[in-house]
Amino acid sequence: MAVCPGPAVVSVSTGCLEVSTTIYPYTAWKDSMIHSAFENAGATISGVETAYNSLKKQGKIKEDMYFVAFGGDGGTYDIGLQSLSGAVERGHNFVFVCYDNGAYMNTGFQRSSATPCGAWTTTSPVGKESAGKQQNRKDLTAILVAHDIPYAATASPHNFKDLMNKAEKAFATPGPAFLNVISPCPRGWRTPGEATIALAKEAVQSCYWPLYEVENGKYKINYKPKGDKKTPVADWLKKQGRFAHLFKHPESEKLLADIQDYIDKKWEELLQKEECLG
Ligand SMILES: Cc1ncc(C[n+]2csc(CCOP(=O)(O)OP(=O)(O)O)c2C)c(N)n1
Repeated sequence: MAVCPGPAVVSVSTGCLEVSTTIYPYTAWKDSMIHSAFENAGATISGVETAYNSLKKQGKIKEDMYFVAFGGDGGTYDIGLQSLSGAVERGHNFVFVCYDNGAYMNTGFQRSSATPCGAWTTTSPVGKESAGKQQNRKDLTAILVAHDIPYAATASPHNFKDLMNKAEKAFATPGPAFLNVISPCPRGWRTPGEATIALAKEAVQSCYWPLYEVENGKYKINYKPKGDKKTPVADWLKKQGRFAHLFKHPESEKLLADIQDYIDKKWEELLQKEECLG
């Protein structure tokens, strides 16, 4: 919101962001903020933007206003996906920000489709029958790009300048813009609070969370770790309690190799997209 060029209306779906910023009788929001149900942050902001366009046409509102929706990965990748997809398909002029902490965190760590393969959550338990989540994460940024929206990007809080530049671009974009921001969660990742930013950085360096943007179909990777700088994903997993089981049993070696292969494959795909569509 620090780079939003004018007054905004914000729609926030149920999640940690809402819970932590709206503790009655206080609010952290200076702009108008609307609580949305899990499934309709996109629909809410579409309706507000349409009403604004009508009032502006009638001369009842003079100033330029901005429209933003926030959702966690549960509210974006899963339950809110249909309303987000509808809103971007209709071309509403708004920014959607997903803060992706990789699970439904504020209700006690249930898996989402953004949860990485191998992670322990309460609904992807660890035991004789399973070693955490069985599936790879959904590539939501690619799904948004497939809507042919004018601007989509990934970002990370460790690279604040890049994040701010992308937020500025998103607000300046006429039509829908999407920002997917990795958001380490100390409680759910089982990591110390002070490691949060370093963990976000390592997610990028391991190419688990590549930083890239797609502007009108053109791909640009914002950070390319070269040589030793591309760290093995196991180094990053090892630092998080939600993957502790993968380092206790030798039979997890195959799973760790599969996780690395998947990350390498997605990274290669992204490099190729940049080469062909950059
Ligand atoms: C339709 C619906 N199902 C379940 C819930 C209960 N619920 C509230 S918040 C939440 C988890 C939110 O997860 P996410 O969107 O990833 O945000 P985070 O808590 O990680 O910030 C759940 C399951 C709900 N409010 N609405």
